[in-house]
Amino acid sequence: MNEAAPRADDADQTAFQQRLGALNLGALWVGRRGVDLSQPKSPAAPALWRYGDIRPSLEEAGRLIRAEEAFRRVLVMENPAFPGEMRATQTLYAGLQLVLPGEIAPCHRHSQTAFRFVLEGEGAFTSVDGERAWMRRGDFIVTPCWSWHDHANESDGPVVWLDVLDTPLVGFLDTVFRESHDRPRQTIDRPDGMSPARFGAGMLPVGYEGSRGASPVFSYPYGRSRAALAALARSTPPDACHGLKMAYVNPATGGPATPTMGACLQLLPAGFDGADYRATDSAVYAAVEGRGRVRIGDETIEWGPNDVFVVPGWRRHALAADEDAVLFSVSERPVHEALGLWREERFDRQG
Ligand code: 1HN
Repeated sequence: MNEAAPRADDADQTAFQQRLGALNLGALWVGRRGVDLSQPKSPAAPALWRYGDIRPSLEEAGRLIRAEEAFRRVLVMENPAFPGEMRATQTLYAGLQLVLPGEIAPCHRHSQTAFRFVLEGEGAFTSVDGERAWMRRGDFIVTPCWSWHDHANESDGPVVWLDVLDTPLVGFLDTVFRESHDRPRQTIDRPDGMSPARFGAGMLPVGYEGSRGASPVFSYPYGRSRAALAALARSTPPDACHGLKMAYVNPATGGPATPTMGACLQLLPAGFDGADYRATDSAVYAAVEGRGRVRIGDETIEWGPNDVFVVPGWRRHALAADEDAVLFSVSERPVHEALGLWREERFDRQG
């Protein structure tokens, strides 16, 4: 022990800290006192939003306000640990958006990236940088950072989808930019299906250089994704933690769909009882088919079609399903990976 430096008593310490405060300084040894820094401890809580519980409020919102007026008619899923903060996890925003027949959600662009996963209805489309992507249940649509986008519903029924955006992350970085288009709808200058046809066939135009790192395939129809999962299930045994899980990729890089967010689709075969798992990234899940459960710590969440739940980062959890079940999920894993921060831990059962 260092006997030359006698320990200041508490009053001296407090007075010292106050003087530091006036100089806009803090003492690191005080800030760290009692804090366990050995591993992440997200303040976000596990949470579930049952579609059946939310659907009536979404209908009510449909009666209260028009999409044009609301700009986006969305019910935001707020993590119970962050009330009023419009965050589903520390980094991710999630909300359910309703577009009624004949409505338009006007055109704009922003520096946040948006993912859409269609839950209900068909006959609506979202236009992204001059091309329409028609929406059907289970379709996954990417709106890359700074791309013009507007939505329209030309069907005679409501269309509902899950929006997941990186708004909390982009806000934290102080990198929010936003611009409204001078018209409610952008001009469509490419035929429907152009981007999946051009970039989604396992080929790329020679010399193609990607823009902003986001996938040029901005629409991933459910039929194709589901068929890929079914093929994987026929050819590969399920992973002990994930079942059969596939990532949506940017075909130009083989990497995640965008630099900030990645998305996956996974099949839990009937009777799947997953081993515990955790990774540093947080995730928003939407159940597509079947029913199942996730155990997060000592909490068990039961989910069914169109329910949304979140698993905070580095929280030990396990998935299970008694019937074939399909889950869509989004996380900020690409950011963790790009920064060399991503870690995972598996708790596979022995034998
Ligand atoms: C946005 O642009 C949409 O375009 C939805 O549909 C939700 C939440 C925060 C910021 C921008 C959309 C959004 C959003």
